[in-house]
Amino acid sequence: MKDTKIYNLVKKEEKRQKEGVELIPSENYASAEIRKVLSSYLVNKYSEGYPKKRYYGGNENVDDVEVLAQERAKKLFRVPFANVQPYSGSPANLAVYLATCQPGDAIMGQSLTAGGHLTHGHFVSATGIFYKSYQYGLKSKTGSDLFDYDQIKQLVKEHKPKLIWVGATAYPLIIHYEKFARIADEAGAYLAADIAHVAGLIAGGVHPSPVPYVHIITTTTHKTLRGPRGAMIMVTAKGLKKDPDLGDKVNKAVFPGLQGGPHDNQTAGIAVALFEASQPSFKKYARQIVSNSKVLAKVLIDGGLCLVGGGSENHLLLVDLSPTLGPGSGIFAQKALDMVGLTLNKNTVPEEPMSPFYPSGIRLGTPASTTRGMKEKEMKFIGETMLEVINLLKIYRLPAEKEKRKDYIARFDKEMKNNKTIKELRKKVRKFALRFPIP
Ligand code: DSN
Repeated sequence: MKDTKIYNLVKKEEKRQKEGVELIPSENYASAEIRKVLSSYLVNKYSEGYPKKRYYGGNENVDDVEVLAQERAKKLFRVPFANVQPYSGSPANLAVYLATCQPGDAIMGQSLTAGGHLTHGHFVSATGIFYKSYQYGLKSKTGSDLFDYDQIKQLVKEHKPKLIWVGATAYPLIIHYEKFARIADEAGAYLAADIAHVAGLIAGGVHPSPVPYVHIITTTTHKTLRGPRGAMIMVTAKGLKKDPDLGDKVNKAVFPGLQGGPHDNQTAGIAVALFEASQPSFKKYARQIVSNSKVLAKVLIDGGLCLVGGGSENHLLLVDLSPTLGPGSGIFAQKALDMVGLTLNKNTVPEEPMSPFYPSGIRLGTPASTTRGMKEKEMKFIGETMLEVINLLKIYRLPAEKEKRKDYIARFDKEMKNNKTIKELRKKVRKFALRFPIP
């Protein structure tokens, strides 16, 4: 007996991925080897505990898998400790709180609307509910470094956080970890770098590593690192110097603190991803991601769009659409671009005048398209197609009255679906995308 409903949905998703261009900067294509390992017999095993210290028998192979993943992580990122069990980024980050803080302690992170992450202390997240969270923003949309170090320093002085986060989900420029370290060290705080977005760029040598400056590093494994969904927590030599038990505390926080049995198939997939990321071809891939991102940024800027940070130095672009389409217009761009097969996400921009649900920007990036072999020439096609779509949207404005928005957007959807240019561009993008197979 076969579950045809799910089977058909999986086939439909495969078609969507093949016929479109993935521009969401946190997505990527895991290799066929990784997908194979994910569906291997490892999926059947329970392994609570750590290698050689398990609660169940039959873990001799799983132990070797997990040790290999740990060793590869340590070698690739040049750290003395790695835990590869977190189910994903959010539980990994929560484990860091558990390892370093008591409930109610002051913590600090970049606010979500300024490009941070929910788990860096947002008030709706457990990290903002169980800890006393103070959030920092960005000082402007332009310049070579958008962080307001004076504000961060002042907040740290005032609130004495025990843990400070550095790392963003929507920041298009290089992050200068040493500047955060100066502030955190002066205050005696733990500094944790969440490198989820740039892990692959760090591994590939095209983004500075936080290792000399921070105590703890967390990362997901499925973004630029191009592995399966999952996460890791690493402790640096600086972290072990501050607290020699920090590795043990991280281990205890992950299991039994937060999780049960690790997903062994995922651990094996992470090990394969780390192997792939240590190959010379990965360095080439990382360089191409950044080069593609820079070209795409130039096409969009030349086409009149306003890019936060004035361009891109990593894998990501953040477009402020408010000068072009008005405040709250991210939703129009996301929907219309999705209709032509260019998938990206609406996003808040620094000094966001609207809300995370109706933000004024879009966020996009090049990790996935680069995996498919797209280069500078293809970025020009993508950028020009985006400009053509955005040009069609200039007649729309998000109503200021909240109660009018639903109907307005429904009308927008209908008009876009019937738009001749959108239909033609959809055909063009499909033909273009099919030239670049996905792994
Ligand atoms: N969902 C991730 C991203 O898109 O950046 C963050 O967790």
